[in-house]
Amino acid sequence: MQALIFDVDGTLADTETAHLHAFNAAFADAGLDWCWDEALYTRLLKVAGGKERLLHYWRMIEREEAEGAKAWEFVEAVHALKTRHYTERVRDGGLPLRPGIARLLDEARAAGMRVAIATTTTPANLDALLQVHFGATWRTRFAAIGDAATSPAKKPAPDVYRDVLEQLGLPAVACVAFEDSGNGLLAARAAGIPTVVTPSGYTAHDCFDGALAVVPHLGDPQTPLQPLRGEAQRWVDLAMLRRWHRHATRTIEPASFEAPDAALSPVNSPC
Ligand code: XBP
Ligand code: MG
Repeated sequence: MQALIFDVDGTLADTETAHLHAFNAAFADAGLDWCWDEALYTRLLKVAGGKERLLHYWRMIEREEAEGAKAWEFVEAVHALKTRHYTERVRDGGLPLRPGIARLLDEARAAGMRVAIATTTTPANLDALLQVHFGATWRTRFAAIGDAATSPAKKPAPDVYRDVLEQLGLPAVACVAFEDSGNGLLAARAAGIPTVVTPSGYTAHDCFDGALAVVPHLGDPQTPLQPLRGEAQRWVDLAMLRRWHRHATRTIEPASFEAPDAALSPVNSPC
């Protein structure tokens, strides 16, 4: 195992509620009577990419209008408003990293292991989220970054993961990916990367077939996980990942690591 590749939204931080509020603020700015609630947004999140999600919704409600170049220009204008609301909200208020993320990034750095980002979100959103936690030079913490600008084809397409593997100069089997959603898992698996899933509230009922492990979060001493089957420690560290990775790359089916209290779809549930 030579590198860790992290998704952003829902994985590094629980960002989707901030995205949802930013979309609704943009609709108000644009004079639209659209207002998404969490239930609708959970369904819309099946479409990766904010612009694609907007167009998908518009086609759902007013199909005939949402066609052609003019429609895409309008989507881009509304999405630009949304990105401004999101970045202002996140930069000012900051969103906490999910449990175990800062610890694992520090552990990887101390071990000389490269870490990377593979996201479908807009680059400005990355800056807003990560400069709060890692300062203005946050990009130096990551050996490779793939985002909506470098890979226009959104998850579940594997493009962003293949781009990051190319930047790293590593084969898929030498890495472990971290995702929160079914689409993200499909993208990482299509690129051949063993993947740990830490679902968010929006994705807890997605399908995670083929995941290396499904855990509520990565945990840490202050926020321990419920006991994991076959593991004494109650947070995911490099040593545990190396064991899981060896299982995966030796094509031995790893045990399903379900935290008993996790209301999660078991790893090999029928999807
Ligand atoms: C999740 C997404 C993004 C965000 C919104 O990205 O699908 O579209 O929901 O961000 P990730 P944008 O791959 O990090 O889970 O509006 O900038 O797309
Ligand atoms: Mg995600």
